[in-house]
Order: sequence, then structure tokens, then C-alpha cells
Amino acid sequence: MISFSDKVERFTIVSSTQDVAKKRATEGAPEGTVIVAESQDHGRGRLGRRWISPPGGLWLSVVLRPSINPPRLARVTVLAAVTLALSIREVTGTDAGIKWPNDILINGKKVAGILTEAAISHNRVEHVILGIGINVNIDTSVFPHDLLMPATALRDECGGEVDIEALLMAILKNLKREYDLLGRSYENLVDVWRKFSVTLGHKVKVSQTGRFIEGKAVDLDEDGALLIKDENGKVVAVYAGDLILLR
Ligand code: BT5
Repeated sequence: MISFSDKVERFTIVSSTQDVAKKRATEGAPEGTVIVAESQDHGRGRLGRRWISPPGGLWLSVVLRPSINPPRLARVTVLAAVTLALSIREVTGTDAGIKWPNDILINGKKVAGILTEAAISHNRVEHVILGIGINVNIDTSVFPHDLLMPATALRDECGGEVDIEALLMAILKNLKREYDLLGRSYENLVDVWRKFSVTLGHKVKVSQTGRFIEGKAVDLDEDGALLIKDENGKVVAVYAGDLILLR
């Protein structure tokens, strides 16, 4: 099988690497096609939120064609989170942790985010565009103060510039390895997720389009949903939303 690093297309600036990757995917680009840009002028987060993407960060999107059923799509975010935590730890030696569903934190601050956008037709996943944004060597002190949570950059957490290319290569290597295991060894992936999780065992509040679910985060299920036990002991599976760590 060809490695993901064989199909990297690089740009100085794009609107969003998600848009370029999506275009490639609909034109039939093979799995593992990677779009990387030095900056984005319309980078986006979930629910169309703005993602700040100046030069000095790592902004990429990967075309995936996973053979999983649509209800299991959250597994791709689990895969990406594990890949990012592993790769950031490998390259920088920092203590990168996973905050469900799509944040990578160091010292309680967001250093990276994940965005998955899927095309589904006839109840089949056609492709998933996996977007990854990492604040590597950028100045986050100029970011607006109304971010969802405090932001940081790898440079600030490890006290020096980080090699963006080395980080990209680590991500593509780890992503490929974990992706090959996605369908047959999901439990192993979840084991690593549990190890890096900064969510499990905490009291959390998840907001989902106006609705709140509060309780203790107890585990991930086989779909990649977070299991939250409420005060009555009832366990609810949550597939998406914004999570606040209460304690
Ligand atoms: C995310 O959304 O965290 C997903 C971020 C995915 C970005 C990548 S970059 C490559 C690819 N191309 C794209 O256009 N996107 C992907 P969410 O959890 O919804 O968080 C969005 C929120 O994070 C914003 O509303 C801000 O509050 C905050 N934010 C924006 N830019 C940030 C940054 N660079 N670092 C930390 N927080 C940021």
C-alpha cells in the first residue's frame, strides 16, 4: 500500500485546505491525498466557526475513504486525536492530551483542532475529509480573547521553534498505521485514546445545539461516542458537541 506522504500537495495560501481536499475527493483523488497550506484565509472549525490559520502553523486535510457505516464516523475523530497526541508527543516531548471530541490540549490550552467532514450517499460513506490544524510556531497572544478556550502554540510549550516538516511526516506515518487498524483493531485505538484522554473521569457538561448534558465522562463506545453517566446513574452516548470540563 502507498504511504500517505507520497501524495502531498502543497500551497502557500488557500481559502481552506478542506475545500481543496473536498474538490480532489469529488474528482476521484485516491485515499491518502494530503493538502497542506502555509496559511488559510477562510480556515474553519466545526459548525462553520472561524479557524485562525496564519503562517507558522500546520494546516492540512487528508482524503479518506473508510469502509465504516455512517453511525461509526466519530471513530475517525478518535483516530485523528490519537494520531495527533502521539505525533506531537513524539516530535516535541510535550504532554499532549485529548479533550473529547476534537481538541488537543497542552497544559489545559488548545494547541490543535480536528474537523471531519463526510460525504454520504445511499447510506454509504463516500469520503471523509479529515482536517487538522496545529498551532506550531505562531504567536497566539494576538488571538482574540473570545475563543472557545485558551489557545497555545507548540513553540511556547516546548520553549523553541518546532520543525513543521518533521511534525507533518510523523502525523502522516502514525495516521497511516492507525488507519490500517481502524476497522479491525478499534479497541486498541480506544485503549490509547483512554491513556491520553483529559476528559475521562471528569465531571463534564456537553452542549448540543441548545441542549445540555451533564455528568461524569466514563468511556467511549464502539461508535466513538462519549459515554456520560448522569446523576441518576443513567449512561448517555453523546456523538457530538462542545464539552466543558467541570472538575
Ligand atoms: C476545531 O473546531 O477545532 C477544528 C479546527 C480544524 C482546523 C483545520 S486547519 C486545516 C483544515 N482546514 C480548515 O479550514 N479547517 C481544518 P472547533 O472545535 O469548532 O473550534 C473552533 C473554535 O476554536 C473557534 O470558534 C475559536 O474559538 C477557536 N480557534 C480558532 N482558531 C484557533 C486556533 N488557531 N487555535 C486555537 N483555537 C482556535
